[in-house]
Amino acid sequence: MRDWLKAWRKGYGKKLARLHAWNGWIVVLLAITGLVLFGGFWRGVLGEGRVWVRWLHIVVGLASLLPVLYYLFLAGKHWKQLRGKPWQRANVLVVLALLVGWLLSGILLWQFRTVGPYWSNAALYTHDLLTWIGLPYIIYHSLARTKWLKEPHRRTVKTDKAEPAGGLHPAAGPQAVYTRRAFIRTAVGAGLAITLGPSFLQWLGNNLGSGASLEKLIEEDANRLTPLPNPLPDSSPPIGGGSQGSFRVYTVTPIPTFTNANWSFVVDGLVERKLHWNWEQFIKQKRIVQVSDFHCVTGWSVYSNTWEGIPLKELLKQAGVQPQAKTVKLYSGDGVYTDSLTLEQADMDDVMVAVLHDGKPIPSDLGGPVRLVVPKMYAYKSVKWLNRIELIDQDHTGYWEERGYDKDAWV
Ligand SMILES: Nc1nc2c(c(=O)[nH]1)N[C@H]1C(S)=C(S)[C@@H](COP(=O)(O)O)O[C@H]1N2
Ligand SMILES: [Mo]
Repeated sequence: MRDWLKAWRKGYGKKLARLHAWNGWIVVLLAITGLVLFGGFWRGVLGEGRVWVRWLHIVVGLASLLPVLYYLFLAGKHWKQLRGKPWQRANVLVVLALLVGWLLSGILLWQFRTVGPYWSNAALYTHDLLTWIGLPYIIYHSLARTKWLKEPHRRTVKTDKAEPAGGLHPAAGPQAVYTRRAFIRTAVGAGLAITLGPSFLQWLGNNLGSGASLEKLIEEDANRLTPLPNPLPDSSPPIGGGSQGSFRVYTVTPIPTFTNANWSFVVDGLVERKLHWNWEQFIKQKRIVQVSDFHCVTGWSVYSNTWEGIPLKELLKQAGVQPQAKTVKLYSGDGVYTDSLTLEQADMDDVMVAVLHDGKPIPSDLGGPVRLVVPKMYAYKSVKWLNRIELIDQDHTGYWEERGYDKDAWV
């Protein structure tokens, strides 16, 4: 066993260098796929591709366990070599800690169904935080590396005596190979920094000043509907005490905006009476208030939302559901997004056609003037800019369900 280990560790400098390169590419791949998953922009562009990107991210992420384990095999010797170089030792520990932290929080996110929204939310926060700290750190580290790579005598990764003198790539000559590699690293690093900066600032804004981002979304509400609905006493101040956490604005289209002229609400299909309201009529309907949590499958949650609106079951009662009807199909005013509920699901008391959130009109970014809220299901059921409800006699597969999300959306 020991002999085997010794033999295997022989030429470890070369192994370590190769490992370092592999690690680099794994981090680059994870960074790119991770940012694509994080960035709202890509949701509409990728469609079904998003689910594949997610799988790629998970598989590569899990595979990163291999270089970590591999390194741990080599670590003893490497550690000795780094004696008297505390910064480099610290660097090794930081990178290992980052990889392990990403891996553990990533596993929780991957298994969101098993661990539940509480753990997913904590894991997503950790995953993001590690990214915003770790990615710039790694980029900086790899940029710094490029400088000393040009000076072979300053390289810390030394080759074994058994290997040809003159570096790791004797045939090509270290200079040429490393300069090109250094260039690629620099380019990748700079590209990441440029793409990372704005997302980081956005994330910071959403997660530090709690509530600040909601206020900003309300300020930037692009809808122009009058009159504004008057909140019920339970909404203002909100009985839930104000929502905890922040919404990530998700959309698969440009954000649609509405005025009294282009907004209406329809209930049709297999109903006794087709219903059609304009804004003034719609907000005269009796509303109620509920406090509920909001969970997205990608891991984040917003707790204790005070929603005010009309229970979906009330609208269905008014319209009169015909006996052949099976499914409630929900349309977004964005013209693209749809989802559905079975009649039984639509009959739950807390499924709400919401008009106010924490006592204020729902801003356009968050699906206002009217969005659906289905607290017991993942939020892809909560159709934003809801403006049509159609009763149909068939099943309907919603936008994200068509693109890989589970038809079973129960939290
Ligand atoms: N019209 C429309 N509704 C939608 C979506 C969307 O992209 N378009 N995304 C869904 C998903 S996956 C989530 S998590 C929530 C996000 O709501 P928010 O953007 O208000 O945070 O809206 C849901 N409803
Ligand atoms: Mo979601």
